[in-house]
Amino acid sequence: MEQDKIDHYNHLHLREHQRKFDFVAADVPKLDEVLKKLQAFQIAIPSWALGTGGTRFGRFSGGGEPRSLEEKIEDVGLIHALNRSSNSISLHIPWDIPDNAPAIKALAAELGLHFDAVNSNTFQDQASQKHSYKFGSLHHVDKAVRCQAIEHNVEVIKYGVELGSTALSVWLSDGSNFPGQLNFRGAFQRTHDSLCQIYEELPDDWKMWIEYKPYEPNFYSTTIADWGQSYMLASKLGEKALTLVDLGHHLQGTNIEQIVSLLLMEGKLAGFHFNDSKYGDDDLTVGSINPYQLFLIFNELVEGMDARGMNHATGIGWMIDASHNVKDPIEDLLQSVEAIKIAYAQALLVDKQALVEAQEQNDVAQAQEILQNAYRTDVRPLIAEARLRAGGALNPIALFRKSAVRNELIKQRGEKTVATGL
Ligand SMILES: [Mn+2]
Repeated sequence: MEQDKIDHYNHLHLREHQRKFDFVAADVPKLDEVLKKLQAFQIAIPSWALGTGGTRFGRFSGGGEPRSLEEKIEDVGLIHALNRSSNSISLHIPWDIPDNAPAIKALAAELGLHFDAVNSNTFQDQASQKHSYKFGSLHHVDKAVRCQAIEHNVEVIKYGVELGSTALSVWLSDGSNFPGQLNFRGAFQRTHDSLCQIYEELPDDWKMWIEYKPYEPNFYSTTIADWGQSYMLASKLGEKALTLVDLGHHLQGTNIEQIVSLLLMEGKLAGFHFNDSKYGDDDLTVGSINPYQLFLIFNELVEGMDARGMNHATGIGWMIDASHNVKDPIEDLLQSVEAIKIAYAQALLVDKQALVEAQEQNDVAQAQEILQNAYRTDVRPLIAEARLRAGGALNPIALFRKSAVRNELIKQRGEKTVATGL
């Protein structure tokens, strides 16, 4: 996407934008500070989200999907050119192995991108591997399986070092399907022991992000099922280990914002995998089902990060973890990033001082008024203004459609391509 195309599009829509922006900006205290924070805030795109995801029942390709890691990076570059808010990519090994790391790194840099956390995979068997993960990986009763999984994670760190990543993200599907299948204590201790060995291999400036999930693919127990179990492991391992929150990895009704608040307080919040859900780990577009929850989470994040003097943009990891089976993945990712920035902008608008006063006076109605005043503000023109100042498009999806980018990608890549890893 050439810059002059973006500038031309913006020029055509500038007056309309200005009118909307002036309306909302008039009521925003410290407007420049808010816009600068919005400009700085970037959300990593996972390499597996550029193709069409599926369910266990089927998968329907969308056409023009990236056929290689290089094409995935190009797609993230396009997203970033449009929204100026997605300047990094998170790789999943072995779905996206960077065979020529310097070339991959150079291509990314050309598009203004760098590499976020690297993700290991011991939840499925690869053709080349000796031992099966059918009954788990890092918690497996057989030491040989555990060793293979540990070696894989160490290899992922090695790839990450070559690319300039500084975090290993670990999600384990290890668990059990039936009562009696597993000794919980033994499984947890073996997981801890395996993670210790991986932790030992982390470079000095690296972090280990430990993700939890209550169920699926195992339906009776998961060895790292909730934030408490992740936090126990992270605490035992040391200061480089932190708990990663994936929004979809909670049982219905869980108060995620409270979890976030306390993990932040303890300095143990690694970051986020953003998505949305109606029933379970649905991996739907961020903000598509419950944008109020997303706002409440960001309210805790902003408040908690400010309390610890953390930089919002760089203090923890921000990443989308979603899978799309009916939308154009690029449009979906643009929507997800926009939803995250809307929630962040609304959280920045919360009158913190008034909220503290309301809380101290037990003025419950006023506290709700303060939060919902911010939540019900249409902050989209603020985000568009921040994007405009950064060189992005006033309306990324509209420009993506107007330019018929997907048609161009189908012409180049073909109608029936399947992204690697899917
Ligand atoms: Mn995740």
